[in-house]
Amino acid sequence: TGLMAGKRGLVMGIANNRSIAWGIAKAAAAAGAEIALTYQGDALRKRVEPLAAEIGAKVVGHCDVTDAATIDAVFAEVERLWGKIDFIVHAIAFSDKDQLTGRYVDTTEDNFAKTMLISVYSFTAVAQRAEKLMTDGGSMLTLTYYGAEKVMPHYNVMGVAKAALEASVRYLAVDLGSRAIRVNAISAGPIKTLAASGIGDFRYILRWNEYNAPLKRTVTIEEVGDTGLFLLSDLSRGVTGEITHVDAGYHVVG
Ligand code: 0WD
Repeated sequence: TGLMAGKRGLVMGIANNRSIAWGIAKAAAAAGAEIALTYQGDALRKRVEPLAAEIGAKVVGHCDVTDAATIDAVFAEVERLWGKIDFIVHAIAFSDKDQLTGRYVDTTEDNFAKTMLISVYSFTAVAQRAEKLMTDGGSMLTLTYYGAEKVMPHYNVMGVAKAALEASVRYLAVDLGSRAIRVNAISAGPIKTLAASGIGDFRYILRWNEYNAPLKRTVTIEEVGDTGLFLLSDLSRGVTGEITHVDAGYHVVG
């Protein structure tokens, strides 16, 4: 379809072909969007470049959200290329693996701060830069998880971070709404990705979702991608500040 024809956007958070951001990038590109990708460090660059080629995307550089200069550099490159943008996808999170198991109460100050910076503040940091380039309005999308709403085993400090991320979606939606910029999140069900492999007992969580979700299965990055496409496109022009669950319905029973 030509749903995204004429739209250009930046997708951040592809680590490999299992990344949720890859599912969204594929769906947007197939619908006619022009896409720019970032990578975090040289190891991921080698994975991201062939994926970019597959969908005709541009690779606009290294971005580590803990280094604001790299965020600025990426947005400067996007501005040089396109002058303006229509959407951004933020699919970035991090917490020390040692604290994605055991008890939340044992979270350290250092890891709490790092988790919040990378998994929460970075979306606002990116929104600040993107706002300036969204001169015709736009759509901003981030990824969250049900651990923001309910206590999930081992999710710990990341659950606290996702709760803050979801609150920031609402505050950003208000701040940017008058410029016709919409801000939303997808709350994805568990998917086996690189980031997820750091979470304790992840296979058990997948199995639990298969047994209990209304659809009796887990979701794919392609399914998250299609809802991402909806939220990035004008089909969702009346939707902002929303957390959309793409979780085979798990949140109604869990
Ligand atoms: O079950 C899941 N996989 C779910 C993931 C369920 C619900 C939500 N999510 C969220 C994650 O919390 C994250 O926000 O989706 C988002 C994307 O995660 P993903 O697709 O599951 O994981 P992955 O493919 O590993 O991509 C996340 C990437 C990083 O990969 P690694 O694994 O190398 O940490 O986030 C990027 C990095 O590419 N990232 C950073 N990017 C820039 N600066 C940074 C950073 N400091 N840290 C991580």
